[in-house]
Amino acid sequence: MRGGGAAGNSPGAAGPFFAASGWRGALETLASIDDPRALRAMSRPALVRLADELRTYLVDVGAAIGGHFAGSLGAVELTIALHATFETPHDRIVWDIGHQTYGHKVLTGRREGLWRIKKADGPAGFLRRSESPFDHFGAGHAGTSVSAALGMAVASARLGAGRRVVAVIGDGGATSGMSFEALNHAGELGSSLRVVFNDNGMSIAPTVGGLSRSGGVRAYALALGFRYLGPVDGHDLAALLDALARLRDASGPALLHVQTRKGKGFAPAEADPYRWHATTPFERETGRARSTTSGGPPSWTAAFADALARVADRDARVVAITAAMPDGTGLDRFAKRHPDRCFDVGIAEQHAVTFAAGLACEGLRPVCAIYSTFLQRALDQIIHDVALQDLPVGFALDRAGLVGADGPTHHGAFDLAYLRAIPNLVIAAPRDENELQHMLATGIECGRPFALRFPRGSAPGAALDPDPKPLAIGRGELLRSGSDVALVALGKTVPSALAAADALARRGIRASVVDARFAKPLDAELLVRVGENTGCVISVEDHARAGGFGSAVLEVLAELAPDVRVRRLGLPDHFIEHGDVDAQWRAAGIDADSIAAAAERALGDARRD
Ligand SMILES: Cc1ncc(C[n+]2csc(CCOP(=O)(O)OP(=O)(O)O)c2C)c(N)n1
Repeated sequence: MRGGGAAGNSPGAAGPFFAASGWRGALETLASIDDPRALRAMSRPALVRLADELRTYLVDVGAAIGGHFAGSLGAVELTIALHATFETPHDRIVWDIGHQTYGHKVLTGRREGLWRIKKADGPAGFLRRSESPFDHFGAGHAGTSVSAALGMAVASARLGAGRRVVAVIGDGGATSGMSFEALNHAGELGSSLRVVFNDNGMSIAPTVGGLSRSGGVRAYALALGFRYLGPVDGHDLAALLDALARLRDASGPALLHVQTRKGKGFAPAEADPYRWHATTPFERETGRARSTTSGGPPSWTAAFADALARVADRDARVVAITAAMPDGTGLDRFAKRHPDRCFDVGIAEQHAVTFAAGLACEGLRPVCAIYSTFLQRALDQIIHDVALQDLPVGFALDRAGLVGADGPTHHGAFDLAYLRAIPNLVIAAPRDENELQHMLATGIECGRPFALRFPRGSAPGAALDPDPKPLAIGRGELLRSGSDVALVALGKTVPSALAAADALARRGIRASVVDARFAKPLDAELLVRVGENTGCVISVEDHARAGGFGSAVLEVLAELAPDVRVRRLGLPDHFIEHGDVDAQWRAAGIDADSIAAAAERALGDARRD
């Protein structure tokens, strides 16, 4: 298991758990659980005590280090009751997304590790098969649980393994298209798939659509051929244990409707579960954030949302679409200014894109604000419904590049590779928020499919020109001229390339620096010019090297200036683990020092040739 001892329990050792919570005192029952099999021998009053202690512990950890929060608090009783009722790990519990599994992690050997969750030496924020024998399916993206659980149930029947398989899905996760597809298939197959529908009325924001209305779950389950059980109060442990026993003993597809309260047991989170879906560290007594980051540059997300609102002020055709991420994409800011021009479609990235295509057919200028990692879901919709028809749909890919603590399920490492091959599409990446606003205006104006990728975190804090103005599509910018080597960078890596050029200058090496601006179409003329002036081009990107920006640079130079030496810096061909984003950049070799070192190596190679 990654993270070794730090991610697991260390019974007998005085870890932070002792210090903060008084292990042998207040949380005695929790301290005794190193394996969830122990729950099956416990009395109901002991399980109720365990639920109280687990909740206390989750609040302690959340207050100290932050993380996904309200979903796990709401699932405390459910987590305990599932492990107490089913023979895990022989029986399979397949959690959707995994952000609500902090309690599951605590009960399955990661109690001490929870203090290091999402850190490089701690457990992942979501689920990983390699982390625990109780993590039956890796997750992070929504809507996979029912499909995977159905596969496991069918496999168990075929192999005679005698496993019970339970998918645990929230009302938010259930809005994803894949969940509908899987439930439809499961009803048809008639196999003994068990679904726990964890209904708290919330996705991150309030859940979208008919399933969340009264009677919606029941009617839907019955229509698809499921046996419907419940609804049951998900915080009444006794009732929950009884209901889960009925689910366990059911044959054929069965769904248990569990009603929970997101943030249960921590008043501020109950009162505002939207804000408490995930949190930064806070004061345990009041819920007040410990560090308030006032001042400083805005996040890229805020810069995008504000730029979009400004463009929309002047252009009534502009509308915005989010797939269940109004906060994460900043569209809640946009919606405040233009409430009737913002659509939350639920966790439905595919639908978001084709819905946008329809809007564009009728003359609107939709912008889909979707994280790079989640837009992976909608590749065919981008190709078939948008690009092939050359429709003016904009894509704002937030969280493009490495994201740090959320890890490989959430890195935006592949968008250039999956978008670059698509005809008609323009792809841009800003180096700062001023360029972002100009690129957004360019995209809206150009009347073509247009993708804008920008990273997680704070923007550099550039001053904004008063008016966004369209840029020349496919034109890069030469930021600095030098005759020894050319650093050709995209988006967030541009400032690093400039810093690398400074470092190289101190060592007597003159570097050109190009902000490519567009990954498609590339500025071939500029590339050839700097390539021929220096003889050596180094591409830099916060994206997979395979098929990304550097590959595009290489293709152009191989054709037009084959004597130019090209080195490509970007993410290696393996998944990058969760942890600190600066450390991830260093490991990938795209920080300023690594760029400078790569330039020196390339020049050394050239001298040896
Ligand atoms: C494909 C995809 N899109 C968006 C997200 C972001 N996301 C993470 S949790 C979440 C809400 C899930 O709601 P629900 O399943 O009801 O769980 P709850 O937090 O309410 O317990 C969303 C939209 C995601 N993980 N995957």
